[in-house]
Amino acid sequence: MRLEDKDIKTREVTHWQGLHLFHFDMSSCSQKVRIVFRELGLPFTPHPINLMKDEQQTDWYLGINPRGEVPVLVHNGAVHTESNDIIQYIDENFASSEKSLLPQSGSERQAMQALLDLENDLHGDLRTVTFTYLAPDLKNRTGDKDSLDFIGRFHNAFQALDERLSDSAYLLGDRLTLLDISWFITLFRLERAGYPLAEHPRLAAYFLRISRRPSFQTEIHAGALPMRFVGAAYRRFSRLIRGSLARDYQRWKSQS
Ligand SMILES: N[C@@H](CCC(=O)N[C@@H](CS)C(=O)NCC(=O)O)C(=O)O
Repeated sequence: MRLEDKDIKTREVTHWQGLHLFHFDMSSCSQKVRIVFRELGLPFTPHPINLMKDEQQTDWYLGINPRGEVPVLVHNGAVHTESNDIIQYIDENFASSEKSLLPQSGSERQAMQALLDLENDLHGDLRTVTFTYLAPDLKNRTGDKDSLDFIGRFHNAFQALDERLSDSAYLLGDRLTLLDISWFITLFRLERAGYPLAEHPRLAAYFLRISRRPSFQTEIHAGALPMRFVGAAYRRFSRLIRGSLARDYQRWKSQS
């Protein structure tokens, strides 16, 4: 989504030339965009915004994205938000025809948009998973942790993805597209939190396979070392105190 020029209060960015990305190491939406840049072999100027230090809430940054979120792409002074729109914008405008990650046909493009929207709709639930099982919820970012409805929403989405893989290697046919990249970090986070991906066997096998791509590997290891250390320690602590998502999945299943 391109923001209107009149809404950009931090005017200096409207003079920036080239491709600039405001992002954070461990933000799923930022990871998605960085993977696309890597897969397409495109250089960009990174501008880290540290969400742990609330840098997204400074007047300077709010003057670029009033929602106070990353990622933001600035291309020749125009400001773009929404990661799924950003990755399509990058591909449409910069990818060579050999490297493009867009589907070919109009019907595939429609199918892609519907599943990108589903991925975006689950962003709040991904946040719940992250701050329930993977990282301390220091800022009270999650809603009702006792309802397991969010698990059902992931289960249903993963069933739909699993079905798409019944006769193709990727979510939209025989080659990697933006759709695979968009879902990857969600799958990675859920798996890491203990979601039993084996419940969706084709999706589990596909996830293992695409995880080996170098661009995906880089993002799996994103984040400063101390933060990754804290994350690993927290995961163990949280499993002891709260139990894992694997256990909650079984609870959800027995209730549904
Ligand atoms: N729908 C947006 C969601 C962006 C979003 O929520 N970004 C998170 C990081 S993944 C963020 O900046 N959060 C800031 C905060 O929690 O204050 C997108 O896909 O770009």
